[in-house]
Amino acid sequence: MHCAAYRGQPDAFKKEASARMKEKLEALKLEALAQLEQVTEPQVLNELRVKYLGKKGALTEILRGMGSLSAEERPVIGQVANDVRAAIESIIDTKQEAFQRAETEQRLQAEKVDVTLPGRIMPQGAVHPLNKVITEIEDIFLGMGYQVAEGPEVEMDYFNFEALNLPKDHPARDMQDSFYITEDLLMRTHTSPVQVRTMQSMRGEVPVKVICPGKVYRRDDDDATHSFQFHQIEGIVVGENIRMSDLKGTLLQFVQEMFGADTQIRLRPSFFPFTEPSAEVDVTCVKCGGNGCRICKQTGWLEILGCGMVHPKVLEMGGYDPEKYSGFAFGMGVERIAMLKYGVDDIRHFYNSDMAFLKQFTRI
Ligand code: 2NL
Repeated sequence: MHCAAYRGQPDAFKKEASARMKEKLEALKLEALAQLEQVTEPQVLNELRVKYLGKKGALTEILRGMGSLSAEERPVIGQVANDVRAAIESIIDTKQEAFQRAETEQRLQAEKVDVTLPGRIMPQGAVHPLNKVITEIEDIFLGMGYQVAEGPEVEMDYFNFEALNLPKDHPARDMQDSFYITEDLLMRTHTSPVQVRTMQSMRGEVPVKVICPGKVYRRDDDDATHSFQFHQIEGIVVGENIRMSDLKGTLLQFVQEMFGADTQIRLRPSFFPFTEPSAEVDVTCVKCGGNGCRICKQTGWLEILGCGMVHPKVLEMGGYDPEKYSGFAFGMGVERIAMLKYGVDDIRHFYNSDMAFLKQFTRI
């Protein structure tokens, strides 16, 4: 068609065709470069690449006329065409690179992380001082081979009193002043029932060697040293030939780990229905070491727990023959231990969630 029209034409025509093609190519080049100069978006750059250099683009369209050129003119025009293509391509490539650089730069800016900024401080909680003390006491006894046992806070009258040698008419039962739920169900007044349950579940196996931490309840009016709900840890050991000296040695080891290696103990005779003999245990004052101060009321000693040899009747109700087995038991108030250890002067500090108070324990 277009090319066929020139085929077989005289040389003068071919010369003219060559000149016109050259003109067209130069014009194309100027037009393309002018348009490329305006481009500000990579997408437009691609459109122009297709428009000028594509298979169906403007350059290809012009080169279709090559067939009507003479053999001498063809390489000349071919060279011009190549130069035009190279010029356009070069501009496109340069622009393309610039766009890519700009895009990379923009992404780097957007994703910039300043690693020198200080980290965000997350508010950090802490273990409650009472739980700290419980864990610490547990760890000390775990170190001596004890296991930790827990039980219900709503307890049967039988486990809380009966099995601990406190029969219905026992005066201590009135003294206990408890929260009853029904006639034979109450909030436990100590964690001793857990030890009775443990003994019974052991079915006569020895040794029994457990400590029982947990909440206990008494109908007290709250003041600086009393609370209707507090925490207790009791311990019991049952086996053959368990003696008072085992109890003394165990408690000495405990207080020295808890309050310091220089701590000493003394036992004073006392009474509990579930132990015989019974004793109160004092430690040398945690504040003055025994010289006498405000904390120990000038005595040098602080009472920290009660203990004794398990009463034969209690052993029996636990499923152990008191003729064959013996045992010791002890009990302590967690709040009292915590107050002595941390110098807290009012038990109510542990319960009213005062952040100023609690924050003092975040780094202990
Ligand atoms: C105290 C005194 C004590 C016990 C608790 C106990 C438990 C069983 C058998 C015998 Cl199953 N005794 N526990 C013994 C003596 C004292 O606690 O002042 N607690 C705060």
